[in-house]
Amino acid sequence: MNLFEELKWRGLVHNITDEKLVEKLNNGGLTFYLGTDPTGDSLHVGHLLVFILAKRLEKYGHHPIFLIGGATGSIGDPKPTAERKLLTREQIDHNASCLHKQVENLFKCKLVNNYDWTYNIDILTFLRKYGKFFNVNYMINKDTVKSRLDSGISYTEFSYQILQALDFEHLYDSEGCSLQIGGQDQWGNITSGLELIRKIHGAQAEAYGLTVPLFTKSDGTKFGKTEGGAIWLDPKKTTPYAFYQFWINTPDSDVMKELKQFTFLSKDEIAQIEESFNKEPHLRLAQKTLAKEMTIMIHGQKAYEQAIKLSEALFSGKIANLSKTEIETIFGELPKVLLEGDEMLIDSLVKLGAASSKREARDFISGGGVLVNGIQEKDLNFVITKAKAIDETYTVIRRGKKNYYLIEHK
Ligand code: 383
Repeated sequence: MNLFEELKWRGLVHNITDEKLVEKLNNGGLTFYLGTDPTGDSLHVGHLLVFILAKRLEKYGHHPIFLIGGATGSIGDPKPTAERKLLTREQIDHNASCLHKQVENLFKCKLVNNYDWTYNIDILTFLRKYGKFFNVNYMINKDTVKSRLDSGISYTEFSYQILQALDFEHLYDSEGCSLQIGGQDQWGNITSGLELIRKIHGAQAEAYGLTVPLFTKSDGTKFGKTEGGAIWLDPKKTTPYAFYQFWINTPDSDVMKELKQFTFLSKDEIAQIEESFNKEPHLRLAQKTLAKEMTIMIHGQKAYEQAIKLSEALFSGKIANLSKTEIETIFGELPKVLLEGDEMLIDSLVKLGAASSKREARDFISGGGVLVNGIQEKDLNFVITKAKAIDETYTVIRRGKKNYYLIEHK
């Protein structure tokens, strides 16, 4: 299987601008780029596919450039729904340096920032030298603009595609960069760049675009978004444990597709996993492999082992030996109830909303449905104290199979 066949097999090609790209990709040695605007201080899993494609191309002997949109990020790529709020220069610079660090850990690439070649273009040069190359009729037919014609779009956001086109031309000219990759949503911006390159360097100029499919889940919900918000790559925003949980919860209907798109496992390895998965889907080997590969790729081996440890503790209910920080990692999302002094378990259950009355609380306890720090508690007179708490800080209460509550001792 050559590179392009592999990319197709993996489901990583949504569109290419020119069939000639196939051979160029298979031959290796292309300089290519991908860009991200510093709209946030971390990438999230919705960004990941393009970066993984870049890493793959790099492995096959192509040369990646990662562009941070210090200029474009101060304008905002038009969203189909509404105008974006402008960020301050400080926010943009801060986000840009966070993203740089993240990407450097992800794969080897040259880093550039389009602010460097955009900030000193004056308005007359912009209009006379570049504006002449852009036809307004062509520009308003781009999806991103077209979808906003009814609701309205500012001149600022309308001009976004010109800036991204200038980047491609700049990198083509200065770095010999002949390929831009991006998500399906970037098709219009990428083709604007190609048009500009041909207008400036002639119709024979060799430059290409490749887009990857936007990630959608088979149930139609947005990939990478959970009830708690986006799944970030920054471990301070999404713990490696939560990151691991995100992948392990992939539905059966999506998991084989994701193994191909996201991991670096070979076709044979994936075929083996698929075989076992089809025979014994309850073992969830495909999900476990996906979660393992992704957690190691983004957070490293240690974080993966920790995520496994915490998942097992939660699954088996054996949480008494965990540390305070481990408890925070697993149960951090739960609402905490502060407790000063001691309290009867029965009263706590009512206060936490785990039981609707003392009577119900008693029934739960005597029926064996209440666990305190992972241990079943059938004593109706059990008292919750700081001394019995995990690290003298937390008491974790479980009612039934899945309902967890957290008490923090003052
Ligand atoms: C800016 C200047 C360039 C080339 C690209 C850009 C950024 C681009 C954009 N990209 C998205 C972003 O920044 O807005 N105009 O969040 C996302 N990308 C990648 C991928 C994706 C796109 O960073 O589809 C998802 O992650 O292309 O939405 O010269």
